[in-house]
Amino acid sequence: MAEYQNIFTRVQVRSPVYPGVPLPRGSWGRLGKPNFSYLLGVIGDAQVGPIYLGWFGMASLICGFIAIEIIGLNMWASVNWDPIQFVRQLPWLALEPPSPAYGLSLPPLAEGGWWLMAGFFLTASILLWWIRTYRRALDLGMGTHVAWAFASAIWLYLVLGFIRPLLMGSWSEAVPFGIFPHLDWTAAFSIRYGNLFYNPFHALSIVFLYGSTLLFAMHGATILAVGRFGGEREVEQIVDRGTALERAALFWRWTMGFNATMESIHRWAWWFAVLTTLTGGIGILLTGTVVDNWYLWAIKHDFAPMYPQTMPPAIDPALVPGGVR
Ligand code: 07D
Ligand code: 07D
Repeated sequence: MAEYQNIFTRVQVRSPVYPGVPLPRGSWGRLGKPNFSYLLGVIGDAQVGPIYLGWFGMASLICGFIAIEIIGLNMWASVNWDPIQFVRQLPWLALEPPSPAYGLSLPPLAEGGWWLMAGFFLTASILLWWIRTYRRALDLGMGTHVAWAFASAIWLYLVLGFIRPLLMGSWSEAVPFGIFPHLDWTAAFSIRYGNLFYNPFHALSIVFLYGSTLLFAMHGATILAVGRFGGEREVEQIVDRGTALERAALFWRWTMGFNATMESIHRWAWWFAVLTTLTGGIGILLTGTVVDNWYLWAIKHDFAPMYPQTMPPAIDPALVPGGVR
């Protein structure tokens, strides 16, 4: 019966539990007895599990657990092991990198050593999880697009916490662990290097970030809008004429003269997301290594105005006596 369904009235179609396609020889078994959740069925597939753990999944979880443990216990120690203060002050607590005096050397545990160790295990965890996304895709006969998109985010993460500090010769350049402390770092970084808004790669990153939200909204809205014609059933939609997706495409052709295809819209989405962190990582990598002050750089390249001389001229903080570097 073709009754109109919405998110509240929708019938949840349930088949018998399905473990998924057979795995190649040498794989681990899948873990967990699958069951159904009505609530998850409202936002996605109602079947939960089984999950594939595997060596890399297990190693990643262990490393992630160690990292969170080191960060959490250091934060707890910083409030004298008071559980109430730990919860109350959690958003402000931090595990900070070593001071500049240590450069790239190994500091004592309490002076940045724990930070270095937590960073090592967090990075190991993230890289092991990346391998997992790559291998799960291969075992399913898929492309590795998810893994490469994730790699782009990992690139920015590695630039922020590892590659740029290495090039600058000091772990102190890296980001602290902590909810507000990492925002303080972000703001301080921008000011220290003469306002990140004048960094063209920061601008590019923002273009792709905003572009991603726009594309996501356009694509999500378009498919929902043809849901009444079965627009979300992508396979039949691609091969059949006169389908919901033809309307969806025509909507954009009539609205703006050009339309993506069912395939290309996903390439648009992939590239916008990937380029956000790819360009972002380039921008951070150049900061302090190649360009010391983005505002002065922008004046030199004629896209920042020279303000009238009512204030003393802007000075590169690195050149001030006692400035870092
Ligand atoms: C919705 C998917 C789920 C992921 C979530 C995040 C943790 C951290 C750890 C207490 C969209 C899980 C969070 C595991 C807890 C400890 C030690 C993804 C979704 C829900 N940031 N940042 C946040 C990270 C950087 C910036 C929030 C990580 C850079 C600004 C969260 C990294 C700079 C703002 C967070 C990272 C920067 C935030 C929400 C790593 C420049 C906010 C994130 C590993 C890019 C926002 C209080 C979110 C906020 C926010 C996590 C890096 C800037 C705590 C893990 C150094 C300006 N960041 N961030 O929803 O509310 O992402 O902060 O690189 O305004 Mg950040
Ligand atoms: C951080 C990729 C790494 C994350 C990974 C995830 C876990 C947990 C757990 C699921 C986010 C690991 C996950 C460990 C999993 C669970 C439970 C991606 C990350 C691998 N900025 N800014 C950007 C804007 C200003 C500054 C990018 C806007 C100011 C710095 C983005 C504005 C100053 C940096 C962006 C604005 C400043 C950035 C981030 C407006 C502060 C960066 C893109 C309107 C005063 C970063 C080149 C992203 C970057 C960055 C947006 C303003 C500082 C486009 C819109 C001027 C230091 N800013 N910004 O995807 O790449 O991050 O810069 O004012 O480092 Mg900015």
